[in-house]
Amino acid sequence: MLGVSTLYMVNLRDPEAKNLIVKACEEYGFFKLVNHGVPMEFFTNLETEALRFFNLPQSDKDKAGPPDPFGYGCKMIGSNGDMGWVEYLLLNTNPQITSHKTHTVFRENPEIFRSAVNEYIQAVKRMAFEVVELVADGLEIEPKDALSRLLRDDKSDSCFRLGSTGTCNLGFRLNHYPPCPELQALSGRNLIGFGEHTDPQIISVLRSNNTSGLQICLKDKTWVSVPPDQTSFFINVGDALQVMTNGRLRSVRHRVLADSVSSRLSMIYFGGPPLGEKIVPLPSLMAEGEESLYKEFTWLEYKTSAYKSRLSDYRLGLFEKK
Ligand code: GA4
Repeated sequence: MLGVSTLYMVNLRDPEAKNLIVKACEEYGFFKLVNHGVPMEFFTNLETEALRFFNLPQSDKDKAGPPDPFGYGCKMIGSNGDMGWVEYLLLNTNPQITSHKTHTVFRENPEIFRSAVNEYIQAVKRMAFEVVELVADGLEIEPKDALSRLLRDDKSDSCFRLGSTGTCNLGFRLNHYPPCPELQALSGRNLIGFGEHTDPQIISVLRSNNTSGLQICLKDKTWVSVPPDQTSFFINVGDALQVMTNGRLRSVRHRVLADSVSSRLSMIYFGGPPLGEKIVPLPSLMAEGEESLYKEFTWLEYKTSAYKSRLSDYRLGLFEKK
């Protein structure tokens, strides 16, 4: 039998990649991607700029907040009372959109930080398109671009606005988990950096430095730690992909624990569909007579509902057919 780590590791250039990806997404909703072709230099450039920002005095960082929709946030996650041992930057993936807060973030060296973000996002997006095309191929979805066209769409959800509240969501975040020295005194106790949740989107691509902390929840509800690997990507299936495959691929519950000595830095790209897109099971995946497990909804409806939820909520529950 394959162990967790062998099954969730996929070499993008392996001829069997599409089948391994599908297997991993069915079993875990998660896998590690190696040999992905994104130069290490893109990681280190962005990491350097991100740390330069996170190492600023608190009062300077606060000028780049609150994170609504883009900007700096500290400890508070979302707006419904969730907290974690984390500080973060939410950034839009569309280089054309800038706000006064992004100016604040990039103020010290605007060209360098912006171009590090842009070069990273461009490379990761390209790789994410390839990954969802392999998913489509592995699942024999027709047309082949049924998933990738949603991420490629100019109107794909890199910026999201809810008219009345002005809330905007984006496709990219940098998370910094500072070490928590008091943790040692709490011997053996866990401190939550980012509480357990599933990602609402189609797919998320995470890359972190060499500090551990990420854990995923298996089907049997046990939590396993994911050994860090700063050279690889970790891919998550999101809620939208679970629905589009009528539950065949599972959106993975994950969380991050803080460390007592090392700081963790992660960068995550979230690939979501256009706001008006109907999120329904892909017809070519449905067996004859098979019915959708979910009510019909648009991505805008799902996100609106997600943003009213608590982090650990089972958000798809509201959309399941009873
Ligand atoms: C989880 C995935 C992404 O990080 C995110 C998060 C968002 C936020 O941090 O503002 C949410 C969370 C995430 C889901 C439920 C709501 C919204 C915090 C929260 C409590 C940017 C996203 O798209 O959804």
